[in-house]
Amino acid sequence: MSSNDPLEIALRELESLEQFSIAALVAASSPEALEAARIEYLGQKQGKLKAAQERLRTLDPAGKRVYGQRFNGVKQSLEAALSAARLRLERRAVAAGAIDVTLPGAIPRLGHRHPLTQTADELIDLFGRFGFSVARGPEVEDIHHNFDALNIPPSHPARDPLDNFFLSEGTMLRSQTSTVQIRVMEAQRPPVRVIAIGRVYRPDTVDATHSFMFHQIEGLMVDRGVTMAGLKTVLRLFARSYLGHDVKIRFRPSFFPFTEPSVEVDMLWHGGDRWVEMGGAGMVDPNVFRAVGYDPEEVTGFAFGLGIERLCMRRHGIDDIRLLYQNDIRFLEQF
Ligand code: FA5
Repeated sequence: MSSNDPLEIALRELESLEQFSIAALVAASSPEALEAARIEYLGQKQGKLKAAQERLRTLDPAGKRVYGQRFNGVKQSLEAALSAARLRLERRAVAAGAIDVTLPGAIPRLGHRHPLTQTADELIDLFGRFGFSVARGPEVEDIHHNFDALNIPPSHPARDPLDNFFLSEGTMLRSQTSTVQIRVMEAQRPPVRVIAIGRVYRPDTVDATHSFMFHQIEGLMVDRGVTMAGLKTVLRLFARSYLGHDVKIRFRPSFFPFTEPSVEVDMLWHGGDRWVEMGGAGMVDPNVFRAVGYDPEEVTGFAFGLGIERLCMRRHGIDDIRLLYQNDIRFLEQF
């Protein structure tokens, strides 16, 4: 091997790179100096070690093998020297009191429940204290539970394909939680006192008070002697407990195929300047009782369905339903 053999030259230079770079890392007396040395020798883009690696390409296969092996050894010893230098500087800083090891660590940001989940949980708690238990039903529902059993005839406009998300084979995304009334009555005998909370879907045009997916709370009470006065009392009590004693609530005569008589329930909005519709309610229609095998001569019942987004908005002074679905942390953090 002569002294101008390319492999020999490359190895000599690698050797001197190792000596100089380790000396520089060891000599660094501050974190800044160490970082400068790191960039000069170990920098990903223009570090000298990187340049030494490029050298590999200029060698023949046998030279590549020898040089490559030596290069890996140098790289490892440089990395070890860097870690050792870091540790040394850290220890020195602690000893000098520059690092206060008694400081608390960084506090991680804690998440919390979404305002709608909070609302749902509070409603379950509140109606639980009125003696209502919780029932559930599927979001993918059959036409029978969403319409037929609720006394909504085939020709009714509520069944318009443009107003519903129909799926295949007689199923749909439920458009109201009233479906759960039917499922509960099919499964148990009176007396019944349940609420059901869940998502419902309608292809409504989105605006400040409408979404295409939203949540409802359904209530159903069936027993001997249940009256409209009882319904109004429960809804007023609920509104006061959830929204405060000064909340204004009004009932407007309305129509639903599954209740008779029916009302719409409005609440004065938080600005105090307008009424907003919160839900529908009424006395369970005898046809609905017959469809589930209850005797309308024996029991009566009331039912209600309220929009959870609007309850949440009224409670917290939120003016646009879309805020609840944008998942902007700056908004969500406030609840
Ligand atoms: C119903 O859905 C009936 N099932 C309610 C009912 C239950 C009546 C039991 C009688 C007995 P309605 O379509 O009005 O009714 O909807 C009830 C409430 O859901 C509305 O008052 C409103 O608060 C909320 N809501 C309706 N559509 C939307 C929407 N697109 N976005 C947000 N909330 C909505």
